[in-house]
Amino acid sequence: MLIIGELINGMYKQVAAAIAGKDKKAIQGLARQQAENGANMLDVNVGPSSGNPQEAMKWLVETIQEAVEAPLCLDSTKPAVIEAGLKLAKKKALINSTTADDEKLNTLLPLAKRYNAGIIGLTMDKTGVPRDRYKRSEHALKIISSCMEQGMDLGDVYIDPIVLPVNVAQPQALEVLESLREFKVISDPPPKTVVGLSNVSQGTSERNLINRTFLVMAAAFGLGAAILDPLDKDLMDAMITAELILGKNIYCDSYLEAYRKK
Ligand code: THG
Repeated sequence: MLIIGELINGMYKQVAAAIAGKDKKAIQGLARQQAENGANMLDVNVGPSSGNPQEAMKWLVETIQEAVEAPLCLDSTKPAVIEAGLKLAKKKALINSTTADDEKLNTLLPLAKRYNAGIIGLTMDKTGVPRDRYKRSEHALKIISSCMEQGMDLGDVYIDPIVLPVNVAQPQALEVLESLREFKVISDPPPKTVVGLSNVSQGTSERNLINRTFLVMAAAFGLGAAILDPLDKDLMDAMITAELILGKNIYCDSYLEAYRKK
């Protein structure tokens, strides 16, 4: 499973403060810790309160790349903020994200092509997040068709069914899991899949347990990538064990250690 570290997000107060105070050490520490604990890629989100989000994105990308080699997942609803990051990215980046709206697809797919980036497609549009798996698949199909029309390699396309908090949208958890399975038959080759895992537990009192359980279940439904907290060791152990059970790596007594070394 592709692990995308979620911790460099202005949603966190300390990260927002680090961006505002240009505290390189704080951001580079988060980048290194996540990479050392198994993140293959780092999500970069300037957060809701940044006065100049393009400048903030540039500073974050430069600061992170001074510390780690990991490729970046540029997370913003504003195409100009994503492009500011794409211009500076040294490794193949992932655009996070487009929706199924034509305006978004027509802006972001050309950016993905121009900068040779991958893209995450959220299965939603201006009318909001669907209530069921069928509408999610409809949005996924639309995103994938657009990607094919624009000549994108489907290996660069990740579909995100959008995870909602289980405390306020309980039936959505199973709809998301079933969507992951349905996305596999939408195209040949099938798109990759990704979720923002921590969404599922927002506002709950058992965050780590809910994240961990949902991740293992999503792995069984074929999830390919997750934006999560790689410093949650129990979560990472559960992910590695789920992949073992699914036959993604060969059993040995020290499989946790073996996974971490490779
Ligand atoms: N899909 C895609 N991208 C995404 C998401 C998604 N990016 C953002 C988000 N969802 C994934 N990242 C996070 C990061 C943090 C939290 C949840 C998801 C989180 N933060 C604490 C909270 O809100 O309780 C912040 C606590 C604090 O302020 O310290 O839970 O779904 N493609």
